[in-house]
Amino acid sequence: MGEKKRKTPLVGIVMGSDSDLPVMEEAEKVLNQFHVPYEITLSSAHRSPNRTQRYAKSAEERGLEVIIVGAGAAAHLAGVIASKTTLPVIGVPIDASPLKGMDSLLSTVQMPGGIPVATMAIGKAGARNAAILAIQILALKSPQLRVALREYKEQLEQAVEEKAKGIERGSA
Ligand code: RP5
Repeated sequence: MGEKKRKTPLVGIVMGSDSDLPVMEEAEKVLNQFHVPYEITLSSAHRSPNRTQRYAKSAEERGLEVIIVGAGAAAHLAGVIASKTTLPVIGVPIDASPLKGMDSLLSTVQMPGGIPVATMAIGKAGARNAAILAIQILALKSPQLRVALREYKEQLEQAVEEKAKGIERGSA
C-alpha cells in the first residue's frame, strides 16, 4: 500500500526556543482536532535572525496561510516575522522570564502602526486561542471548517451546561 500523501501545511507554528514547546503544543492539539495541516519549527529573532528571515520570506510560497508565533522574554519574533510576510501573524506571549510573560505580552502586542501582530493571552490559553483564530481565518473560505467551528462552540456550551448541573444547588 502506498504511503498517504502528506498535505501541504496551511498553518505554521514557530517558537523562539525548544523551552516554548510545552506551551505551543496546545496550538498543535487544536489544529490536530480540526484536521488542519500544519508545520512546527523553531527559530529565534535574536539567536538565528537569518533562519527567521528565511522562514518568513518563504512562508507564502510554501503554501502557508497563517503563522502562529510563540516567544518569551523580549519577544520580537512575531514582529520580525510579520515584517517579512503579508500573511496574518498571530502572537503568543510566553511566560519565560522573571517578568512572568508581561515582558513578552508587551513586546508582542505593542507593534508600531503598519505591522500588526494579533496578540493572544499569555501561555497555554493563548496558544489554544491562536490555533482557533487561525482556523477561523481559514474558515472564511472553507464551509467544512465553519461547520466544525460551530460544532466546537456547541460543545463548549454543552460542557458548561453539564458542569452547571453538577454544582447547582440552593438553600430554598
Ligand atoms: C525567548 O527566550 C524564547 O522564546 C524563550 O521563551 C525564552 C527563553 O529561551 P531559552 O533560554 O529557554 O532558549 O527567546
